[in-house]
Parts: sequence; structure tokens; C-alpha cells
Amino acid sequence: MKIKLKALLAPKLSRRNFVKTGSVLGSLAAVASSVTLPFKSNSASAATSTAPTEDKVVWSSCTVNCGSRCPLRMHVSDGEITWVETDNTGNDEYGHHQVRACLRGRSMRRRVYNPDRLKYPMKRVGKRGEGKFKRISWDEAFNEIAASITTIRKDYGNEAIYLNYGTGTLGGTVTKSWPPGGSLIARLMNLNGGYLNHYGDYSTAQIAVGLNYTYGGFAANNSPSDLENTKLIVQFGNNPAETRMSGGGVIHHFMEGKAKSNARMIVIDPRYTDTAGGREDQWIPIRPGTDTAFIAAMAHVMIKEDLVDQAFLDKYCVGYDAKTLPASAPANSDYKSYILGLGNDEVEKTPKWASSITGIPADIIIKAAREIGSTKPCAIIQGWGLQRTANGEIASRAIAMLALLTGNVGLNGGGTGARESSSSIPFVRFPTLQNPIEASIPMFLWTDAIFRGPEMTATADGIRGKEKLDVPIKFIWNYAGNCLINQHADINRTHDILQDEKACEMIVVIDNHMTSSAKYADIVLPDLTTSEQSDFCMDASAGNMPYFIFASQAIKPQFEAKSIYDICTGLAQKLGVEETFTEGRDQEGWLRHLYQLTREQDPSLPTFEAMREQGIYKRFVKEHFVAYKDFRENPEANPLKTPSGKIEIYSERLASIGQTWELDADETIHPLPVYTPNFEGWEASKQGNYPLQLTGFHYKSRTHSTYGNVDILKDAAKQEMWLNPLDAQTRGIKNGDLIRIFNDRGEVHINAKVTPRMMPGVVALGEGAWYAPDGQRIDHSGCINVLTTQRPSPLAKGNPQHTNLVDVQLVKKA
Ligand SMILES: Nc1nc2c(c(=O)[nH]1)N[C@H]1C(S)=C(S)[C@@H](COP(=O)(O)OP(=O)(O)OC[C@H]3O[C@@H](n4cnc5c(=O)[nH]c(N)nc54)[C@H](O)[C@@H]3O)O[C@H]1N2
Ligand SMILES: Nc1nc2c(c(=O)[nH]1)N[C@H]1C(S)=C(S)[C@@H](COP(=O)(O)OP(=O)(O)OC[C@H]3O[C@@H](n4cnc5c(=O)[nH]c(N)nc54)[C@H](O)[C@@H]3O)O[C@H]1N2
Ligand code: SF4
Ligand SMILES: [Mo]
Repeated sequence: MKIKLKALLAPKLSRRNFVKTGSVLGSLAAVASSVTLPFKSNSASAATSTAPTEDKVVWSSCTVNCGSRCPLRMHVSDGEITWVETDNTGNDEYGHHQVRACLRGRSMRRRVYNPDRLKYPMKRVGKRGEGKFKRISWDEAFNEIAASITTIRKDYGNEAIYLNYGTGTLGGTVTKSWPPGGSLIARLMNLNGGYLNHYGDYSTAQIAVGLNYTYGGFAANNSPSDLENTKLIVQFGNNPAETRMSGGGVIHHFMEGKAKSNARMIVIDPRYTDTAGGREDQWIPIRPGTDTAFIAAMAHVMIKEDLVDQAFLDKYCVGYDAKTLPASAPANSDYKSYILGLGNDEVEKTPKWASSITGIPADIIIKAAREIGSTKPCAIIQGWGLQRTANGEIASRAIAMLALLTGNVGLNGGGTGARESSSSIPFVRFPTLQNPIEASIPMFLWTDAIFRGPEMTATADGIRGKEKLDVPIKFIWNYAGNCLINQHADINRTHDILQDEKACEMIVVIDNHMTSSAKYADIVLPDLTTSEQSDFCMDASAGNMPYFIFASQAIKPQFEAKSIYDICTGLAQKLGVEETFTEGRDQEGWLRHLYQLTREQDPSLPTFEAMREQGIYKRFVKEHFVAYKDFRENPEANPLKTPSGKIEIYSERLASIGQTWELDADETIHPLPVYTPNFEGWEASKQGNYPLQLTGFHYKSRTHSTYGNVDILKDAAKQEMWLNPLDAQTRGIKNGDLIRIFNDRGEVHINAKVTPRMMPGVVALGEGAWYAPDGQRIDHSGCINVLTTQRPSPLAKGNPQHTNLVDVQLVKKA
């Protein structure tokens, strides 16, 4: 009964009514108002006579890059998905809980049957970006791509072939799109001479590099469930309620842990987030890019008031004070001297000093320092928002500094200042073979590598594997990514670079939808969605209840779309490597093979057939993960992977890089986490034409750009630019007014959300809205990357997409 009624409430969207969204929604409203709830009766309702009969319920998955990964149960009638449900295994008890999908996953049907679906292989006939294509056959598409690969290899070598970043289906196994080196495209290219590598990613470029110098490797933090042992939670630019939001995601573990400890929580963010959302004890709004100054001033208070854990700093850290400063370091170059004004800059980092920079009143800085310095254990956590900035490398190290000053590392209820850690179940991945090419670029600099590749060097551009690139990028694979345009910074610059068809000669986009990136393709290939094929899906940030999902094929492939496995197999055939590519297996054969290898490692896992039946396998890890616990217990026996084996507050390696790399006057690489003004930071806002700091955030209505073309999600959480009433008032802007946001790079028109949830002087736009330019290069969707810069951060050469200066004006009253 329940099933049929729900099926009725969600009328099927078929290919026939693609263009009739309005009428579908109209009929939905009409039906909904005529249905009587509740669902208790077992007798058939009169209304069910028009309901489609249900053939089956199939386990599938949402594989997008939102940090979670959710099982979806597809209800299929007459070969079409009629409605989407989620995990129904387990119960509400923590540790047995259901991994419930968010609204995005539950709207998967609207992504599968979306009017934007790519139907056939196509070849570009207009200019790049115009979106003019002609339909071609798969055979023609394979021939063109294979011919282009062969020519470019001959003329330039494999270093000219690039696999662009794309996370659209990173949760899959066969379909896995990220890291690109772990995708089937990489396997195909490795059988054909390889490709130009990249390092870093849009998510964590700066923190991955920054905290590597502090802790050695990608820094861990305690598992979120360990918050049950803490007394105080301090969140810097972290928003799990919107960015790890499924029932199996970090927010669930976080909430459970916090409920048990009843710990106080301080949220430091220029924006009042949903993670704060009434659960916080204090929200401290801060100017973007200034956390380092806030930390320095808190350090000042802690030193003056004897709240520093001196024993911890002496035993485990390098460079807090003169005692542990490396021999190579100049006198007074330790962190304590920097704070007390005894270092080179001779500035004492008082709360008053930091107040003018951060916008946080001095008494709030003093109070926070006292509370954090005297409450133990204290869990200090950062998200990735504050490191996606102009000097995010230093900012991420500064947050860790707070955990070090207070000696919270390696303790239950404490933490390292990095992002929270999650457990996973080891799974054997698709072998992508060895890439013979050693050169690697910072992922953010691929646009530069198109027009000035051979000028790019190790010390100026962070090239790794060799001193300089030999050739520019000539061929781009863009699988399950929208970073060709929408998600990469400074869209107008990218547009101009891609206009030259003699520079990058071939762009192949493989996607489900006609995205803004697909419009720049020379050849566009239609891929299957997860609903149209089978795969193992995993890699969620799932705290201490890791799981994986068996997604079965729910419906037949739509139109002429092919799976990535069949696409790569078709190309492998043209390139003469089919047998080595497939090893004689089809997609199902590979799934069985990889799962068998996984079960050989872990025989306790269910059989393949059982997995197909049960859909999801969960495991609860009872013990909380405590990062660097063994190091704390015995640092000699368990050294860190830093050169000294200790936590490096002062990094000799950074001191040397700072002296040898080619940097501009406003760029800083420093051995200590010191505060420096950055390009397009708050100080710069006082000097130029653009007085407002624009920051971005990952928005609940989309996963980046994915789900961005689902009508009901767009309505549920609108794309708006957030600004404080004070900034609105001085510009004559009221809530809901149409405004223009602009800088030298571009212009966006969108409605204003006037709200005290945004601090004065700072405005914010959710990233990922579908770029919608008019003929004048003005975007009308609220796509932030029209305004962001391609200038990289100094050390990681990463994307500072949350660091921008703009101004805002009224266009039209609401
Ligand atoms: N300004 C600004 N820009 C940002 C960020 C920011 O904070 N601010 N964040 C950055 C970050 S952290 C990231 S990770 C990147 C993400 O950037 P992307 O990895 O480009 O993420 P999406 O925009 O979700 O694009 C995924 C693409 O995959 C497609 N897709 C989905 N499922 C499938 C599938 O099954 N098969 C195929 N072939 N395609 C599929 C979708 O249609 C979409 O076009 O964006 C970065 N860009
Ligand atoms: N719904 C949804 N979930 C997602 C994604 C999505 O697109 N949509 N994307 C996923 C991906 S790939 C990633 S990488 C993660 C991203 O996860 P994060 O990078 O952690 O998310 P953001 O929203 O970019 O940033 C978090 C917060 O940092 C704040 N912030 C920005 N600059 C500063 C600063 O200088 N100082 C301080 N203190 N705070 C600052 C922002 O206001 C924001 O509230 O999210 C994942 N989850
Ligand atoms: S978008 Fe993320 S949280 Fe939402 S259903 Fe998909 S995997 Fe789950
Ligand atoms: Mo990301």
C-alpha cells in the first residue's frame, strides 16, 4: 500500500515528458491534494488504479563527490524509475543506523531523466563554448579520438596528453573518476604511453601541502565519534552539516558524539553555517584569510597567562621556542619570539593587533584564548574552506598550532587541528597500471600548461618529476568533471585560452549531461548514470561506520549512452590494446574479479551474490580513532614522517624553499605559521576598487555542479549572494533584489540574500551554480567562478577560490 501511494505521489518522468516539467509538477500537486493520508490501511485505495505497477526495487547508489555516499533503492515500473528510496537496513540505534540519502540523492530520478541528458556521441561544429554539435556514430567518435591520440603522441609525446580533474562519479569502482590516475582512462592511456600527471586537488591542495610540513604526510585528526570524550569543540571553517550530510556521514557521528559529551562548541566562520545552526555556544565571525592572526593573538594570551602546554611543546615539537629551534635557524626565529615581537618583524601579536585584522573584538579573542587554553581535552577541527585561499598553506598550519599550544594531539577528546578522520573497508581497486610519464603539474595550473607549458619550471610553477615541462598540453580527457569551465577559477580566462584550437587540439568530454564543460568539447561522449549499470560504490567519509554498496543496474541504458568500461574498450580496440585492456572480462566479470580479490583479503565479507541481494554492507568500528596516539605514547618508537620525526612548528624545509623558489613580492613561504597579508585579502580591499571580500561555500542544493539542473532542488535552496544588512543598506539593496557582483575578471547577476548570518565586509556565494552567460559575458546563474582568480597559492600552487575581492550594486528592486 505504502509503495503504491508513494509511486503515485512521484509520477514517473519519462522521456516522453522531458520537456513538460511544468505539467508533471502540476499533476503532482493535483494528485497530492487528492490523496488521503496516513498509509496505515492494507486495502487498496481507489486512487491506485492509475498507479503504475511496480516490477522491482533495485539497490543503487549516489556516487557524487559530497563526502558521503548513499544507497538508493530504485523503484522500477515498466523499465523506468518511478521513485527513489534509501537505506532500509538497520535502525535508529547508533552503530546500526541507516545510511539515509539527502534530498539530492532522493532526486536521482530527475538527474537520470533530465532534459540535459547527452543522448549520442557528438562532434563540435561551432566555436568552443557555443554548444553547437552534430550527432556522430560511436565508430566515428572512436576513430577521431584514436587518430588524435596517435598524432599527438607522434608530434609531442605523451606528456602533451592530460587527464583533467573530475569527481562526478568518484564513489564507483569501475566508474571511478577520481583521482584521474585511478580511472579507466588512466588504464587506457597507460597502455598507450601514459599521460601528464597532476598532484593536489581542488579540495585540499593547500592543507595537504601545508600540514605535511607540520605532521608529515596527509594530516589526520580524531574520528568524529570521539567528540563524546571532549569538553570543547572548536570548528574553523568546517561545515559537516552541509558538506558531510547523509545519515551515514560525519555530521551524524558528530551529533551523536556531541550529544553524549554535551561539549561546548565555538564556530569560527565568516558565515553562520548550518553546522552552527543553533547547536553552537558561540559563533565568532572572522574575515576570510585572517585565522592566522587570530591564532597568533590567542597564543599571545596563552603565553602571557601561562596557559601553554610547555611540556608537550618541549617533548614533541620543533621550534616553539629557542630550546627546540633547529641549529640552522637564525636566533629569535622561533614561534614564541614571533608572538612576543622579538622576531624579525618586531610586532607583538596582541589581541588588539589581531582585532584590527580579523574583525574580532579583542575581548572576544582574550576570552576564547582563556577558554581554549584551560579546557582539556579540546577538539580543534578545521574544514577545508579556510585553506582554499590565497595562503591556505599557512592558515592550515596555524590551526594546527592551536592544538599544539594546548597539547591536545594524541588524546581522546583532543585532536590535531586537521579535518576529522573516517574509517574505511579495504577494497581492491581496478588496476590502472603504471604511467611511464614522470612529469607532474599542480592540478590548478592546467590552463597555464596549455599556453605556456614549456616555460613552466619546478621553482616557479611547482613542476615535479623534472625541472621543466617539455611540451604544452595538446589533448584533454575530461571524464565526469565540470572543471573545464564551471568548477575551475576565472571562467573568462579559461574561455579565452580554449578558444585557440591550435593550442589544445582535442578535448574529449564524457558526461551524462550537457554541462558548461561539455560545451567546450571537440567530441562529447554520453556516459551511463549509476542507475544504468552495476558497480561497487564506497569511499564515504563515514566516521566509524564504514560501508560499501553494491549498485545493480536498475534500468536499461538510455538513448545511445555507453558505460565508461565500454567506451574505453571501444577505444582500446582502435588503439590495438583491447585484450590487455579487458583481460578478457566484461564489466560484470571485473566486478566479480575485484570482489573476489577483496574477499581473499577479508573472508568475513558477504559473497558477491549476497551483496547483490543486500545492497549495503556496514561495519561498526567500536574504538574511536585518535590521530598520532602512538607517537604521543612513544615518540622515539613511533616517529612522524617529518625530517625530525617530530611535529615541526619551524620547518627547515620551508625555510629553504622560501629562499630558493621564485615568488612575487606579495607571496610568502615561511618556516613558521606567521600572519601575512595576501593578494586579494582584507588589506588589499582597502587599497583597490573592490571593497568586499567574496568567499565561497559548498552548498546543500548541489554537489558542486552536479544536481544543479534539478528543478525542485533549485527551488528548495535558492542560489543567492549572502550579504550583511549593513553592506546592503549602504548600497540600497534589500532582500531579494537583483544585484550585480563584479571585479576585473567578470560579472554575475543574482538575487541578494540580506542576512545577519554573513559578517559585514564579506559576501558569499555557494559554488557550483550552472554557468549561464549572456552574449556580454555576464553570468545570470550565480556562478562564482566568473569572479575567482587563476593566480595560484605560493607553496602548493593551489586554487584560492575562496579569496576574491568584488563590489556589489543594485540592478533591480525585487
Ligand atoms: N569557486 C569554487 N570552485 C570550486 C570549489 C569551491 O569551493 N569554490 N570547490 C572545488 C572542489 S573542492 C572540487 S572537488 C571541484 C569539483 O569539481 P568537479 O569534479 O568538476 O565536480 P562537479 O561539478 O560535481 O562535476 C562533476 C561532473 O560529473 C558529471 N557526472 C556525474 N555523474 C557522472 C557519471 O556517472 N558519469 C559521468 N561521465 N559524469 C558524471 C556531472 O554531470 C558533472 O558534470 O570543484 C572545485 N571548484
Ligand atoms: N552539499 C555539498 N556537500 C559537499 C560538497 C558540495 O559541493 N555540496 N562538496 C564536497 C567536497 S568535494 C569538498 S572538498 C568538501 C568541502 O568542504 P569545505 O571545504 O570544508 O567546505 P566549504 O563550504 O568550502 O568551506 C567550509 C566553511 O569555511 C568557511 N570559510 C571560508 N573561508 C574561511 C576563512 O578564511 N576562515 C574561516 N574560519 N572560515 C572560512 C566558509 O564560509 C564555509 O562555511 O565538501 C564536500 N561536501
Ligand atoms: S549527495 Fe551525498 S549525502 Fe546526498 S544522497 Fe548523494 S551521497 Fe548521499
Ligand atoms: Mo572537493
